[in-house]
Amino acid sequence: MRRILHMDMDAFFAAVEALRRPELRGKPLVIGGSGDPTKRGVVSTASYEARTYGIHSAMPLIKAYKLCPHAVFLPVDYQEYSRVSHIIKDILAEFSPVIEDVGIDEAFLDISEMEKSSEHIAHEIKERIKGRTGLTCSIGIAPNKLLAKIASDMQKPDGLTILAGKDVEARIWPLPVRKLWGVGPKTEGYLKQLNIRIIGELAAAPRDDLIEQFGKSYGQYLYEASHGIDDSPLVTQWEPKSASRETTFQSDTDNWQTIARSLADLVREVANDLMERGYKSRNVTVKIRFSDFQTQTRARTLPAATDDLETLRREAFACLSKFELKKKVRLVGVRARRLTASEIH
Ligand code: TTP
Ligand code: MG
Repeated sequence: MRRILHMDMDAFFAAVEALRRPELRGKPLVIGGSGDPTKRGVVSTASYEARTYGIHSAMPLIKAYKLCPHAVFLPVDYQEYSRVSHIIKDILAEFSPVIEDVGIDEAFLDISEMEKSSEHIAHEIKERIKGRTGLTCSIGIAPNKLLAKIASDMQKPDGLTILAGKDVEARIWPLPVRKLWGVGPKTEGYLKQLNIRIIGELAAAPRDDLIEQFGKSYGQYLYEASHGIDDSPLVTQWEPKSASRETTFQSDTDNWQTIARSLADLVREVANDLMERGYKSRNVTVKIRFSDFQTQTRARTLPAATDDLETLRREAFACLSKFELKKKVRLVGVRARRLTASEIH
């Protein structure tokens, strides 16, 4: 039986901000965009105090402001969060070499081979993270990734939830279907039409019915997931797959200079990111979202991997010139893909 641990930091961006500004502790904090709630942008994260006002991730800042005008609004400082994130991932790597880095504030760890009890390991991880960063996290431990991720979310913040295979019926089946990885609002809607709202109802549906409704692979996935079955291995790649930045304009624009200047700034940030992390890229992709939310990308693959700012900028501009800018632009982004470690790092 495998033992998989999932760690997820609590209100991560907000917690990092409160850490370096103790006067903010205990206050409703909203991190997002430029930090000015009268300007366009969405909430990246809200502190637990702010969440009691109904504020949540992806909500427009202006709406968050209306819900709680006295909240403290702060801009996203990605560099600082990624610095803290690295410290946390390094701590996790001290426990087990089998790590899957999922996002800035979460990771899976395979602890099957460790002799200590699950409780013991979880408490040690929490203590070490708290000691070195001052932050709290929530941990879930289960026989697979699917259940471990659900478990880490069950008792936030500073939670610890350990699930065994036999707990699926009592602990997982009462949860809404949305808690299953890979079930978004669209599938949730379809399932609702079939009178399936909780995972237990999904588990009661015959496998063949689900396959008929959702196709062979997704139908089969839904059937297995609802029974807590997941054999997927940890993807233990340490190399980041990409470095990217994007920005949403204050108001939609068709001014090429404005778009180009923003793109140049974003390329500089991506190049700095690559250099800091010791990576070079062989593919530059530019993304444009138009005012009607239509989103397009254009990419260029380079003959050799690079972290050279001039080269990256030239390629990004070559991508930009491939767009037909007939509509106003809402967002521009750039991503450096196909990363390799630079020898000097
Ligand atoms: P989450 O782990 O989803 O959220 P959280 O850590 O803020 O809160 P929780 O205690 O519920 O885990 O995401 C981690 C970070 O990723 C979050 O601090 C900010 C960022 N983020 C966004 O920028 N936009 C989003 O829509 C979400 C969900 C997260
Ligand atoms: Mg989190």
